[in-house]
Formats: sequence, structure tokens, C-alpha cells
Amino acid sequence: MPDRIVLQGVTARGHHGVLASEKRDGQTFLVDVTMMLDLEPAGRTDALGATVNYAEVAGDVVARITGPSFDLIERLAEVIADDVLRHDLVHTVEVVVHKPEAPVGHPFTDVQVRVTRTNAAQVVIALGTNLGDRAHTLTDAVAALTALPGMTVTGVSDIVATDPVGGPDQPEFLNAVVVGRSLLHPTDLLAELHRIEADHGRTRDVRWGARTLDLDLVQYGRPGGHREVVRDDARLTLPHPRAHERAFVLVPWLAVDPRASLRVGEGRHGIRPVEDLLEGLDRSGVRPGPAWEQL
Ligand code: PH2
Ligand code: MG
Ligand code: MG
Repeated sequence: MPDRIVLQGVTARGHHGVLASEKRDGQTFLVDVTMMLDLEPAGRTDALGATVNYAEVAGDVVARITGPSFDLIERLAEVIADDVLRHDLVHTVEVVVHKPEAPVGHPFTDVQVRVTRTNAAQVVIALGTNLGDRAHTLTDAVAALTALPGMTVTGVSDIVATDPVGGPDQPEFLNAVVVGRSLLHPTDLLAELHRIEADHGRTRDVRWGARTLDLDLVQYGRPGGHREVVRDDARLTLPHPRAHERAFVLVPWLAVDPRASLRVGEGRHGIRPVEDLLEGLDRSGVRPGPAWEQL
């Protein structure tokens, strides 16, 4: 059993519920929080900074119970889980919300909602290839991404055939986009992408030249969300600096996630729906491509 901190029965009065009487009178809510994290660093160093302060978590839970009213305890559980996952050390949290005085209309002892959430960030990966058996390579790459520990693939676009953009004269590309959730840190994920590229014969000689497989990390974490990573250094730039102007990325991305958004500038106003970004782009170089191969 992995390490965990269990905080049980945090109790306060709140005003959550669908009925007007619940919102008016309030009732008792109890919350259990189970945080999965590696406790060895704290166990070895005896330092509070190496773990999560459960008193702080209890304070956050009470603030949510006593805070603005929700109709559903599902919602209360969700926001509490979200609060807990702001502690980067916690990789998984389980939250149970009990409402033992709920207006059920019959004798009962307790009603509870239980949710499990992981601290995985939403990630977007663009795939490209214009050398070799392209459809086969893309299919293989998706299989490799799916097999990555710490990575869950949640969506795969259709394959598009695209005219090369930039670089020397080169053959047509096949492109696709994979969305998923990652527990790997951005640079660790990038290292895995490079390994998968290398496994498919990728060499890096001509910039923007022909390649058997290109896997680009387009975005890490939802823009504006607390898991979003924005960075610009020699190793990795996030979000991908050219994704916003590339129809061969945005067309398949929008197809797999119609609500996708991408950061193109700072602050809240720098976040743009992918759909809007595409309006200003020439899509004539992006056509339907071949089907995915059988894995
Ligand atoms: N990748 C590039 C440069 N140009 N053009 C298309 N159509 N598709 C690509 O994947 C692509 C490109 C650099 O990675
Ligand atoms: Mg690229
Ligand atoms: Mg690349």
C-alpha cells in the first residue's frame, strides 16, 4: 500500500444543498481526506516542508464547508480535491463528504460522496512525420505514448495530411494530435518524447527538415489552471511557441478537443480558444489523411 496521510471527520456547519431550507438553516458536514504522497523524504529528514501540513488541509476543508453554498456535495468534494492537489507533493487524493442530516425523508445513518482525483496535468502532444511508413510510425508512436507510465491518453485525433510549412523542400507530412493526462513533469515527459522519436529513427540534423517522427509538447496543464506550466529556456518552451500559427496542429487538436484553448500572451486575456485562432489561419494545406493502423 502506498504512503498516505488520512485526515478524517473534519466537521463544520455549511449551507450546501438543493433545498431552500438547507441553504437557509445549514447543517453538519463531515469530510475525510486521504492524500497519497511519498512520505519517505519527511520520514528521513523530520522536516514539515518535506510533506503536507494536515492542519493546513483541515483549514482549507473547513473554509470550503463554511464557504459559498453549492447545491451538490459532489461539487463540494470536487473543489476540496482541487484544493488539496495544489500541494504538488500529493499525486492522488480521495475526498469523502458526509451529510448525515440530509433531508432524505427516511431514517438513515449517513450519505456520502467519494471522489478520487489525481494531480495529472492535461497535456497536448503534436505528432508529425514525413519519412518512411508514416501511418505505421504514427500508430506506433500513439501505442508508445499510451504505454508510458504516468501518462494516460484520453484522446487521439484523426490523421491529417499536410503541406510542409517552413524548412527545406520536403515531402508531405502526416500529422495528428494526442491529448492526455500526465503525472510526469514537463522535462521528464519531454525526455520520453525524445526517446520515442529516437526509437523511430529520428535524427536531428536539419532544423525543420524531413523526419521519421516529431513529437512536440504543445501545452502542459490547462491555460489559466493551477497545473499550467509556462516556461522558456534552452530545454523547453511552453506552450509551444509556434503552435498557435500552425493549422497542422490546431486542426487535429480542435477535432479531438472542441473546447481547447491555448495561451498566446500573458494573463487571462492571453488565453484564446483554438477555434478562434484557426479562424485567422489558412487551412488549405490540411487535408484528411489515412486511417490509423490496427495496433
Ligand atoms: N513540422 C515542422 C515544420 N513543418 N509542416 C507540416 N505540415 N507538419 C509538420 O509537422 C511540420 C511542418 C517542424 O517540426
Ligand atoms: Mg515540430
Ligand atoms: Mg520537435
